Parts: sequence; structure tokens; C-alpha cells
Amino acid sequence: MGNLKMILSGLVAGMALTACQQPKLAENKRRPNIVFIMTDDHTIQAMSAYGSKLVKTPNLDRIAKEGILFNNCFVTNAVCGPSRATILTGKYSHLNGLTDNSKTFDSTQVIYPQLLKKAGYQTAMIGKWHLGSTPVGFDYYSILPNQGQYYQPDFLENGKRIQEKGYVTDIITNKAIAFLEKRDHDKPFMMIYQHKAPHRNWMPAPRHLGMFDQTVFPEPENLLDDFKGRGRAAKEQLMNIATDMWDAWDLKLLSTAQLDSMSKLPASSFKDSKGDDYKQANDPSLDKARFFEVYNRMTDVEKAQWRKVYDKRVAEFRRLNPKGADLVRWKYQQYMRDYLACVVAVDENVGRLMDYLEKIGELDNTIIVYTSDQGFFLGEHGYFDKRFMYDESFRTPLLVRYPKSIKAGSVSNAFAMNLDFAPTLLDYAGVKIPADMQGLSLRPVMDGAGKIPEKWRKAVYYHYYEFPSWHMVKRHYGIRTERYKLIHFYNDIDEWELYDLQKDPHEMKNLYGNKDFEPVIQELKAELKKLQEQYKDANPEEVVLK
Ligand code: SGN
Ligand code: CA
Repeated sequence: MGNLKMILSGLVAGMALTACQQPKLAENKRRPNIVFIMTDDHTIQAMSAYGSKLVKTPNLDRIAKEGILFNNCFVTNAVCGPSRATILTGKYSHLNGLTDNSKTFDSTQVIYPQLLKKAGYQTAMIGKWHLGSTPVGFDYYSILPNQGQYYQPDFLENGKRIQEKGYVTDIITNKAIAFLEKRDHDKPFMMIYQHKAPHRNWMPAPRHLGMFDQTVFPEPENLLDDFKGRGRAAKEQLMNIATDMWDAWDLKLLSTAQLDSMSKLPASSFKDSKGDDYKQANDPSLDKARFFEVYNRMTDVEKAQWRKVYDKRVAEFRRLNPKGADLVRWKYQQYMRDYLACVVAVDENVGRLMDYLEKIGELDNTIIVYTSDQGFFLGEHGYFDKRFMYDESFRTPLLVRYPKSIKAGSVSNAFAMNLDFAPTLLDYAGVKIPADMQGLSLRPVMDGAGKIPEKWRKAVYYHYYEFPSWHMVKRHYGIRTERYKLIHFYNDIDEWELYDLQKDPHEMKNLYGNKDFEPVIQELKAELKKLQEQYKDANPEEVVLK
């Protein structure tokens, strides 16, 4: 906001290209293609470009090495649909209407791919969509219904429902490559390529089953967090590895004998698990029904491969019979084995897509963005899932490669947000940025090799609404500066938290109420109020939730 350069570049682009004017071929040739890659729940702790000790992601690292890595990119609302709606509209949840996953996106709103299409781009949306609505503004779409399936997944393809054979991450990439093969060579392309992986329940590709079975992953230092000194929100959630992971669905603790007998039972023998109803959230009696919905989609060959790997896990569990802290540690290891194997397939497939772009000579003409819909807890505070404004879920990866204007190996500490993606891409495409988009174009940061421009934002604003729901994370909003984070949990509670991120990067010590920090708290509250006014969220606790 108030970024003069952004406004001016938008105006110039707008003058050069009115929406109804089809741009000439020569102009198209100069405009960059865009490939927007987004995974579901892929966090920076699982990317070697960000220094992960858990896994190597060489293909993603390549984007960073040949482009820019953002250390401080945050989301407006750390849950799937809301993040996607913010990215498409460039607006916070209270303005685009998608405050939580139960809502349907109002597709009469302006989204950036639509503006690119009007400006002469060929547009495609492939993979996870999760907005409830039918995609509008795309020449081609092939999306997963709802959360999608890992094996033999269904797709909604330009209005038709079809089922494909194979593993979801590979199929989404096949579709992306097929779209590029058939594209109109007279137009630049804008392709949204979005993975389901590594979303819960973390089901690896058959070729990766068991790949980490000999690996012992380092634990986060607060895996056994006892929440001392923290408030009710941190304690009362339902996303503890210790107590909220389900035996079959999450941990895959079903022996071959159990799998054989149960997979033959009709679905009606299990409690119904259809729908994503709030009431079904956190109900472990749905465990087996959910598991078999996925398992029964595997082919017989896949099932045999599966059983070989997980039978060993069940045997180990029975032999060790871990309890207490040992059980949490054991579950954490299994969680990492499955989650990270899903990440490996994403990395391979992004590599395959980049190789294809290189082969057709379009790699350097293409802006490649890599991000996730939010971060994720990999055992920090003993958690899995996301939702909280704590850094592991609030922060999201952001890598961008575009050698024509981004210096290779750039790293930026500038505050970026998923709110900025739409204005940034419109800016690079030379399309006018609508005045009501709330983000900033990141172009000055990217073209400046990561340097923080003068007058750049000094704080980020967050607002999460989905309560009561899955994992029972309470409603909250807050502000994060480079040094501090102030959070207000509201609705069925009225509690504040303050963290000194420099001294306490893992957010273990709530300083709210400590007299020494009173001036800091007052300053942050004033700043928070300003941001709420700026983003038109001045009455944050009064948003009506249907
Ligand atoms: C599912 C998951 C939850 C997850 C939500 C939202 N449960 O409901 O663990 O928080 O999705 O995720 S599961 O039993 O169905 O796996 S999001 O990425 O779509 O926001
Ligand atoms: Ca997600």
C-alpha cells in the first residue's frame, strides 16, 4: 500500500494494454510465461534450500539457487481455502469471504488469472483447488474434487468427472506437461500447478514406500513441549502427535491380517465418514473408514507393496510397545517417514516439469513461483497441522526463478505475504493491478536481488477464523514485526500472547503481562490497530461466520 512505484508501473501497463484489446504477437513474445507451483502443507523445515536437516529437495533448491529465496513470507490465514482465496484475489479473508474451509468461494470476484486471460494469456488450473466453486477465468482446468485422493484420483476436468490411474503428484505433473504440449504458441501461458501432497494422511508414491525406514530423523527441541507459561489456545488444541494422530489413518498401524479382513467389509460396516462436516472433525472412531477409502483405491500390486512396508511397522510397534515420551518419539518418526516421502515425489515432479520447460526452450522466459498454502508443524510444540500464528505454520516457503530480472542466488528478508502474489504476477505481466487488491508487488524486492526497498512494510497482519473445527485452534489475530509477535485469541476466550522472536524463536515464553514489556505491548497494539484499519478489518471480532 502506498507504494508509488507499484501504482505507477500498474498505470503504465494499464495504458499500454486495455482489457478488451487483444495484444499483438510481438508483445506476447516479450511477456513472461508464469508457472505458479503450490503444494499443500509443505513447510520450510522440509526444504533443503531453507536448511532442512530432514530431507533433500534438490529440484526445489535449484529454483532458489537460480532465483530468489524469501525468508519471511507469511500467510494471511493459515488454512487451505482461505490461503488460496487470498492468493487469487489479493485480499484478506474478511473481504473475499472465504474465512474458513467450510465456505464456497464467490466466483463472481475478480481473480488475477482472469485478468491475465483478458490480457492475452492462455490460462490453466491443474491440481488441488479446494474452494468449492467451479474455476472461472481459465482456458483449461483439471482439479481434484475437495481434498482429492492420493491413488487413482478423480478429477473435474472442464466440467467432466474422470478418474485417472496412478499417484496424484505424478498425474498432476503429467497434466501440466500435456497442457504445455498442446498450448497455443502465439500466447504466453499462465499455469497454476498445485499439488495435494504432502497433505494428511501423508500417503507416499508406491516407488517411495519405505524409503526412510532406516532413517532416524532429528527431533525438534520442543517435541515434548509441556506448554508451561502458555495460554489455553496452545494447550487446548487437538493437533498433538501424542494424542490426536489416528492409528490407521495417520500412523498406518494395520497388520496384513487386519487389512485383508477389513478391506473386504462393505463401507457401511464402518461409521460413515462422508463429507467434511465439522462434527466429524476430531472423531477418531472414523479412523478405519477414512483409511479404507484411501487404501481401497490402490491396485492389487500397490496394496502388496504397501503391506510389505507397513507390516514391518506394525511388528516394530508391537515389539517396542512404546509408552509416554517414547511413544511420541516413535510416532514422530513414522510421521516424518510418510510426510517426507510425499515431499520427495513433489521434488521429483517439479524437477520433471522444469526439465520439460528447459527442453522446449521456455525455462528462462518463465516466472516460476514455488510456495505452499501455509507452513506446517513437524513436531514443534508436539504438534502436526497448522492454523496457529506461530511461525512454523504462519510462514510459508517462497522461491521465484526468472533469470531475466532476478539475480541468481538472491536471498531476501523482506516481509512478503501470500497477499502479494496476485499484484506481483500482474506487475510482471504488465497488467494493471486493481486498486482494491491489498498486497504489494514484490517486484522491487525481486529485481533488487532481495534488498528491502525503502518504505517497505515493517509488520504483517494475521487473522484465523476456523473454530470450532478440525484441531480446535481458537480464533485469533495478531501482528508480527521482525522482533516481536503479539496475538489475541478471542471468541470463546480473551487471551493475549507476546513473544520476543529474537530471544525466543520457538515461541516458548509468553511475555504478555510482564511489566517490563508494557511499552512494547502498547506500541504493538497501536500498530495492530493501524493494520486492521488499513486492511479494513477494524472490527475483527465481529465478522459474521455462517
Ligand atoms: C482435513 C484434515 C485436517 C486438516 C484439514 C484442513 N483431516 O480435514 O487434519 O487440518 O483437512 O487442511 S483428514 O482426516 O481429512 O486428513 S487444509 O490443508 O485443507 O486446510
Ligand atoms: Ca493446506
